[in-house]
Amino acid sequence: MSYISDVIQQTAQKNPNQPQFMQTVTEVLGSIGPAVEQNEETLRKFCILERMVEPDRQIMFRVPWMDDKGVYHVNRGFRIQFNNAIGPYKGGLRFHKDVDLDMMKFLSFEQTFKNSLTSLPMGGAKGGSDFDPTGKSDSEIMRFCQSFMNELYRHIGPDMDVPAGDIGVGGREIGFLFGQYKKIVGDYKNGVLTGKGLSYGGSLIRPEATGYGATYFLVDVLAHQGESIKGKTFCLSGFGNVAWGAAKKISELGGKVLTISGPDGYVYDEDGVSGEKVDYMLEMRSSNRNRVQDYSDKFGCKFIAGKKPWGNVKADIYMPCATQNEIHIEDAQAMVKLGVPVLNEVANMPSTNEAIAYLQQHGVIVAPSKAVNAGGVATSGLEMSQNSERLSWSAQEVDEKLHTIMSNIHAKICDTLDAYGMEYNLVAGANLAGFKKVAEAMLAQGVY
Ligand code: NDP
Ligand code: 2IT
Repeated sequence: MSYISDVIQQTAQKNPNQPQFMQTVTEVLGSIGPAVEQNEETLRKFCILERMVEPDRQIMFRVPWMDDKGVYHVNRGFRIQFNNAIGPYKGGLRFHKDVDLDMMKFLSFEQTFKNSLTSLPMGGAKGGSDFDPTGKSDSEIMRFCQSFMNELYRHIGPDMDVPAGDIGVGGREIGFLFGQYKKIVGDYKNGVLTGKGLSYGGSLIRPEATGYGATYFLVDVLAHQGESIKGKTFCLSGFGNVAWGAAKKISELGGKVLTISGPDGYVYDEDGVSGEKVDYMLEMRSSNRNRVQDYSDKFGCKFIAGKKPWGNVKADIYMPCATQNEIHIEDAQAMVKLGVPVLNEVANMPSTNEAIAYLQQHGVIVAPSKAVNAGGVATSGLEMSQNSERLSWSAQEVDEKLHTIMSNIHAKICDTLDAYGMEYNLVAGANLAGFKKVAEAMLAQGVY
């Protein structure tokens, strides 16, 4: 058996109830064969793959909090510090009822390679809680965040581990978390968290960054095919921060967003989601109702309950922006039937491995999430730089840097594929490029 399949098998044995973690391990390790073969003896000797699939540490803790009625609850908190070979641990916090160790491990493993692609010095981590923010008041959210930080603070720091937002954690939560961190440590270290408000060390363009970055990456993918965004139609899922940034940039560049979605179904807007309708997405998200039907009620367009746009709406580009495993094999088959040529993955791991393989076999270009959504964490890295130099950059300066980083990621993937004599396979290229840097740093630092 090869080194790669040995490690995949051992990892599956050691982690029997972690299907999402195994999905990404199989996907990443399954595509780095060309890099591993070149240097197999050394990688084996120093247990590079075995160490890469085992987190540096997994922190799990109790988060007790009191609701507005005076009733106490206990949730579980997580921080998985996966790999810090190339920089301090970095990655978001997710508050969602489905959060568990498996989800945290898949996200922090992916984050390690994503952060490597950005070219900034950031290791991989993820955290969060199974706390469900739906319907919670501001004061409940504040008390939860404070309790969460009462334990998290001892594990983080500007040079150690720098959390940020993800699903269920936005500017409001980061503010509460930072306030409590500052209260506990008594030091003004605002580089300890990113995604902060502008009045206390946040960066312009950070809220837009994931969606903008995903669109900039797509610009380069399309340019590679001799095409552009202008006049193209899009199906997006989700209606949160990430879908918002993407819709804003796509409409600015002359594309038309036909759909957005929520857990209740999807909205089909034949005039395109643009202008004030894009702004309304933020209003819907902050209402905590978690319903996208409000959009069709307000703007008088179609709402399709209980369905996803995938395979139901024909468009030039599909961009899943909601959550993991939205696109299954049946969706991939329907996409091919409809003739959708590009899947630009924005949410973390939005497609199953089977769906990706099917799409690629049928000529669909798949741009993988760890490259496409890297603009979010990259701009977090830019926020850390600004905090370190105690300066704030203009929106234009941050946006230009973000754009350059995304173009560099696309170029690095192409160069890596060229170096291995491979075709334009962005999934393999992103994994190979992300892996190479982390492996090099781990080899240089010895076995620890
Ligand atoms: P959203 O605010 O859009 O929240 C995601 C929503 O998706 C949840 O409300 C969830 O609802 C809903 N959902 C679950 N299943 C589906 C489905 N099948 N179809 C549509 N919606 C569904 O999230 P964000 O904008 O914060 O993040 C979106 C994605 O982008 C996530 O995968 C995140 O990890 C990723 N990302 C975020 C970055 C950032 O900087 N924020 C950076 C890089 C990636 P329910 O609660 O009912 O499950
Ligand atoms: O998945 C992600 O990359 C994020 N949620 C952003 C992480 C960050 O540290 O900005």
